[in-house]
Amino acid sequence: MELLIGDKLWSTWSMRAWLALKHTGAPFTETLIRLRTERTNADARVAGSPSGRVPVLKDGDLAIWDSIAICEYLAEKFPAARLWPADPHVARAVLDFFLLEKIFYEIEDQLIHRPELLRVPLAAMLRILSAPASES
Ligand SMILES: N[C@@H](CCC(=O)N[C@@H](CS)C(=O)NCC(=O)O)C(=O)O
Repeated sequence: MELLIGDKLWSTWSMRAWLALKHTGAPFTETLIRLRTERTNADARVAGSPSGRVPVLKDGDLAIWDSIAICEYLAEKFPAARLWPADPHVARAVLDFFLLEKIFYEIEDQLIHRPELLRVPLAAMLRILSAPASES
């Protein structure tokens, strides 16, 4: 596996994926993409990021390009690492909490940089907030 990441001090999204992957104990290579440069987006795409952002986990033909999705993928691939709570209801609640935290960041980021993508975090927020209590 290969993890494309930004600076772990600055990019908490990168740090989250890196920590989860490190915790699995699986071997991986780390490719650093310099953030906040004119070339960041292009460099990330050349390195294999479909969104031009980091982190991205590459595993064979798969490129998983969101930090929470990376954590979910690793939790499923390495159950012995126990990255996720065993109780599915608790796991769902933890996941929703992290997603909502990310959604607020994404709303601001998309408003500033990619307003045409604003519908993505808004749709995710609507889905979480309108889910029946039994699903959360
Ligand atoms: N929702 C994404 C956010 C990824 C993200 O915004 N990464 C930033 C670094 S923290 C990035 O790649 N910025 C470069 C850019 O937007 O061009 C995740 O959680 O992985």
